[in-house]
Amino acid sequence: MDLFDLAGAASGPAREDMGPGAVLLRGRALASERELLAGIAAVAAEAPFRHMRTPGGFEMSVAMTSCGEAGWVTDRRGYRYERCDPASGAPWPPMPEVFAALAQASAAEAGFPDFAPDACLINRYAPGARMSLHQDKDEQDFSRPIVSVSLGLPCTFQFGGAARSDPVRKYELRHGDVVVWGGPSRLYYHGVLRLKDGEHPLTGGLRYNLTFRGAL
Ligand code: MD3
Ligand code: FE
Repeated sequence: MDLFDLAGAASGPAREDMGPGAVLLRGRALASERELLAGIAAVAAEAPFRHMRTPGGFEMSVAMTSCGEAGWVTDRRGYRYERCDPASGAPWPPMPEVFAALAQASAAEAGFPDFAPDACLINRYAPGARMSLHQDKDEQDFSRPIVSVSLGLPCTFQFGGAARSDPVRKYELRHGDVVVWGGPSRLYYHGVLRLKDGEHPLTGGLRYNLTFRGAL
């Protein structure tokens, strides 16, 4: 451990600007890593991870589930939020307390003190899984931020701009990293490159990403 680590431990996670309104809080989720992973397991026991189909008919390589008052779904009819899991017909599992607490505290650190997520999409990446460049625009009000939490294997995240043709920058998102996407960045194009093989002590060969949204 060097002096910078000591400073980091004393002052909390480092803060880095990724774009206008996008704040990276390195390691912000580490203190609750085990509770977060237990929360994922509890949600998945009720609403199992599944590979959904895009409206164009392609099966997504990322496996997904949701918790909270609404969950994100895609099928031949399109992308949308639904109050019930189409696989079971039952409401999505409740959002674990530790999820909501981390999302709210992180949003507040980034300047959004009133963020109260009503949906959490949980993405699971196995090696080879990817997410192509897209915008998140299925939510009702883009003035609310999205908070993302990365757990397990690292990924290469691509962050572009407001137009699909804008240049992208690459960032490594690692276990415990939290990013708050507000302001203009809320509608910026982004994606995840193919996950590389690896082994993480808590997740094995997988990466999880939680995204907290105000959807309804
Ligand atoms: C920038 N997930 O679920 S998290 C998604 O790692 C999604 O699973 C990726 O993109 C993942 O929609 C990226 C980072 C992220 C999430 C939402 C954003 C970046 C964002 C919304 C607007 C801008
Ligand atoms: Fe996204």
